[in-house]
Amino acid sequence: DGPSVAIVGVTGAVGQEFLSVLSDRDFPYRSLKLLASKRSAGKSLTFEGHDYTVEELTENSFENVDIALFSAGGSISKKFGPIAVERGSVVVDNSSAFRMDEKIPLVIPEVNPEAMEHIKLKSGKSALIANPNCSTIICLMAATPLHRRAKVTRMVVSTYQAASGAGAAAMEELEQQTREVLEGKEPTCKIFKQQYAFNLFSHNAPILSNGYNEEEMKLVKETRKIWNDMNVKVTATCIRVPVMRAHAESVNLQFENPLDEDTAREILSNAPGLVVIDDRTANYFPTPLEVSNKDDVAVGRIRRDASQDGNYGLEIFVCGDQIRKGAALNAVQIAEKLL
Ligand code: 11C
Repeated sequence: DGPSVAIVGVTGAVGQEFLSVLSDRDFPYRSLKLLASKRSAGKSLTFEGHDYTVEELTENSFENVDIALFSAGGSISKKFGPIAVERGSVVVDNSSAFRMDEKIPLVIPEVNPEAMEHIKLKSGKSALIANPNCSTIICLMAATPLHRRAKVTRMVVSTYQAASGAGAAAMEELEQQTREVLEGKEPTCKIFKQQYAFNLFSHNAPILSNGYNEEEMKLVKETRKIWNDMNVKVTATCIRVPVMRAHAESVNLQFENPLDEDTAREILSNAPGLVVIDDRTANYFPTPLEVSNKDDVAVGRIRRDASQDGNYGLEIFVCGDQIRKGAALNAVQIAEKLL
């Protein structure tokens, strides 16, 4: 008999993707509870031939829930995550609320499954596991196999992040603004302060006192935690681009040990959850559209960093579906590991 599963934030972009991923992967749930805010409660939803009514999330929502998949924002996770754990659920949380908590595993199943190996559903112990930020997941899916071979000492990341990272309303805003601009109208700015269609801008996360924004610092801190390496140097610049649902990232890696580009290409070709798209002749490399609605992260532009002597540096370009591997798929893979 499979576990009983609850989805918190089911009406959001990631919440909806949880459903698709559970279905695509034949996740063996025994029962499913769909939870959302009061505003969405009462909505009807048909999933895998069954009719569900979205229920309002309350403190009593987690009775007999084995696994709770959360994606309803940090404050909901902070309030209801511990309540669900208290009631005996294993929570897989997609928000940033608990990621840097030392006691809480931060997991990409292909990268550091050992961090959650002490947590199993059968043991009857409840727990919370954090899903990393999407840009970290997508970056580390490609950087980790190379790190394992040659040890990354420094990583420079530049991101090109899609609308979906800011939620379903931002995706709608991109669509609406695109239409408005093409019709010669003033674009409506609700989620973002600046025109988004036909533009790009620094990521909308709050800017910190060091001049980095929160999204950039997540890449720094989460990488260190996931790699269990407090010395790795990471710097990032995060940009929001008018793309619907997949992030792209340029990643420059510096290694302790030499690693040539052919060996790197071979390592990446054999890495789980990763596909190499690196056709120099055709000038064909990963794109956000190519990976949209797909599970695998794509990597290409694999080349020696010509600014460094020898084989101690590599340039790569990665693309991954933000809603899928960047959020829902990664969380469901974590849930699968609990079974
Ligand atoms: C984005 N990664 O693409 C962000 C949003 O810590 O889960 C998700 C923030 C988070 O805009």
